Amino acid sequence: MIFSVITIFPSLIEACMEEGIISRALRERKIELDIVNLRDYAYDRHRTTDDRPFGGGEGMVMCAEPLSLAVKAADRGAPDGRRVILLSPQGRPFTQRIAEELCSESQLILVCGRYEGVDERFRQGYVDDELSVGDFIVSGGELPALMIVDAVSRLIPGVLGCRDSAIKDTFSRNLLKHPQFTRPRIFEGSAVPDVLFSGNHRRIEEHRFVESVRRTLMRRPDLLEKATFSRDEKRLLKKHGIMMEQFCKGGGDQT
Ligand code: 9D3
Repeated sequence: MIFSVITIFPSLIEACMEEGIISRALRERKIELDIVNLRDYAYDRHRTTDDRPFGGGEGMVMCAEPLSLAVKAADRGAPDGRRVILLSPQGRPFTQRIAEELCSESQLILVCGRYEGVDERFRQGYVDDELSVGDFIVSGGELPALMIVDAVSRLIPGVLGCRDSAIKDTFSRNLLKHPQFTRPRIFEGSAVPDVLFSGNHRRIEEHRFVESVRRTLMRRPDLLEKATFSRDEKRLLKKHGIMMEQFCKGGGDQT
């Protein structure tokens, strides 16, 4: 997988190459990361990458020409498809499912927005997909782009090492993870649940499952609407006082 990041702040992207998942994947050549400085594709006297909006209004708009030249320069003509992704607060919300979809491309060209956005003609002519990383505002598309590089890299075979937690993670079953405990057995007067010492693996799994559902119900009732349960699981939940009707409605009550 080749990631190409188009930005006016290349150093923000470089910062992630020193440690962590992305850094190791780069060293081991599991991924490639191309950082494209947008300013290198601004050929006018002042190397302009943004300008005032026609029609007036606040802020600046990123110019179509340097963006289009940067995309063309970044394109490696990869055979198995490439996707030009604009990071913007107006994009569709990025999810694990989209990460899975993206990892089948051979090149992702990530365009980091800044200011009030990009010229609409660039979006129309060059952008295949527009993504947001959530309903909050950050200063530009650089951190969102890195989140996408990280999330997609983790899904590439060999990137995560042997204990492949990528698949079994939170979103595979639409349930949050159960609470975890390690030594000591008592911390500030609070004890680890006895069942975890029972040695009975079926009971431990059941306990964890119930705690998973309980936690999801309290924190992310929206996820439970997509979750499905076997008859045994439903019976187990009922035994612990967690009723089906609660999560079908998606209410956030803690019961
Ligand atoms: C004040 C009006 N804002 C429009 C919603 C302007 C604006 C704020 C922040 C325009 C761009 C930005 C920079 N953010 C991104 O480019 C961005 C982003 C984000 O802010 N939140 C979540 N996902 C993303 S992806 C790119």
